[in-house]
Amino acid sequence: MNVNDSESLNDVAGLGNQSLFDRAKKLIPGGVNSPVRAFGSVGGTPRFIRSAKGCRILDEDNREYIDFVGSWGPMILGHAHPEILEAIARTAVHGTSFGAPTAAEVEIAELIVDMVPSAEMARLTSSGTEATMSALRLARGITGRSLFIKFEGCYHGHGDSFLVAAGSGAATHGHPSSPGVPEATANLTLVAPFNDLAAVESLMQEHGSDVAAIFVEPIAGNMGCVPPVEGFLEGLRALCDKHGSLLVFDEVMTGFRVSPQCAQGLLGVTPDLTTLGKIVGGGMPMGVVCGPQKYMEHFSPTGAVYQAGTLSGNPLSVAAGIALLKRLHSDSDEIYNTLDQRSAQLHQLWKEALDQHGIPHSWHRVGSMFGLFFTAKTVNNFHDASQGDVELFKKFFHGLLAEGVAIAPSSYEAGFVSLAHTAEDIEFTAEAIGKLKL
Ligand code: KE4
Repeated sequence: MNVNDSESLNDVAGLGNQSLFDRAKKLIPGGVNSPVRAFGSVGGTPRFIRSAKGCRILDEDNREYIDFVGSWGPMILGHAHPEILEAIARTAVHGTSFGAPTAAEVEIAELIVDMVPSAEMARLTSSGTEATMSALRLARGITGRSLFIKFEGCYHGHGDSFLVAAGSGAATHGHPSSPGVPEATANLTLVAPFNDLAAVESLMQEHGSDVAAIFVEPIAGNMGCVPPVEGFLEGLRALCDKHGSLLVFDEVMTGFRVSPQCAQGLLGVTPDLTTLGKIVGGGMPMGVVCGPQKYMEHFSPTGAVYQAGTLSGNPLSVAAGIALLKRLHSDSDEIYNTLDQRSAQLHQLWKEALDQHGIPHSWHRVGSMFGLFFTAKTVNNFHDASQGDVELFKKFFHGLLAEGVAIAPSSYEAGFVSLAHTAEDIEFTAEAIGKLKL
């Protein structure tokens, strides 16, 4: 078995997925600590993961799967990468948190500034949600404006202002606009369809002087994977310049995923602020707000926009992040070329397998981030994505699981290929699709 067949570190080991789920549901809302893990839109029992190694995960029923979720993005080199584990281990023996600055935080800030084209400074947080919340406050503080624009189906974490027409788990569970968000707050969030520049132009025509920021996932990953159409991001850039609003790229998912210079480096559009997460923390809790010094220095204590966090810059997260970013930075050509080749192989073989089933489907891929939609229509926005055949997705999801292949338990999520996926692993998954009764 490729996965570390570890003895579980707690006293509920050996209960199996279903018993653990039954027990968890009595103690944790829905039995999970993040809704999208609950299999809500696909049904069935979530897999409780005991351990993972490379591209494989092992659940509490002792079943192994080739994994395309990758903890929703961070595991670009595969699970339990030795260099990352070693960095965490050698750091932990010196203490896990001090609430004081550390040398390693300077080092990871230097790496971020070096790798993110628009960044001159960085502020670390403990999650992507904290990063986007902080970026919105910063944009509002800099401009003195209250409105901001987001896109239907884009997900920027669970901050109140962003839970309006949100993607990912919010869309999966049918609450794109969540109860509990005051109307007064939600009214400050303007929403346009992704890839619809005309809709943004008319919003800016009407509200431009009150818009602090346009927030966008430069490549949407929370309605499946949906790239920007030609000119969309460039148009947002021009509209922000015209109206004095800030362009914020939420690169929590795309950051270091689609290129070592993030989506902004790959696509050649420069945002005013960038948020990062997932890969930047090497699979440990971390988020980042970064950008030019003229904006970032508005953050407390140099500026008046307050932003803080007990565990921000946590030594273990920073050690894992440095280990991963250094690897991605030093071997970028080899790593990203291999990821692209492997992902192209997956696209080709999965397309052939689905064509053999006679299943209409469309596909988007940017590097090692992909989206599969059970609709023949090209998907350019959340409305298109929501036209997919939900029942067919459920059969596909559970059929693959039974064959030992794990994809995201929602059609509103992207899939991820890691450097640990071999050509043989990809072939195995295509053969698995061939066996499905769809
Ligand atoms: P976190 O707070 O979950 O670290 O990051 C929020 C976030 C912000 N921006 C983007 C573009 C994101 O994709 C995310 C989180 N992504 C989801 C998966 N699509 C996290 C999975 C979950 O909610 O459990």
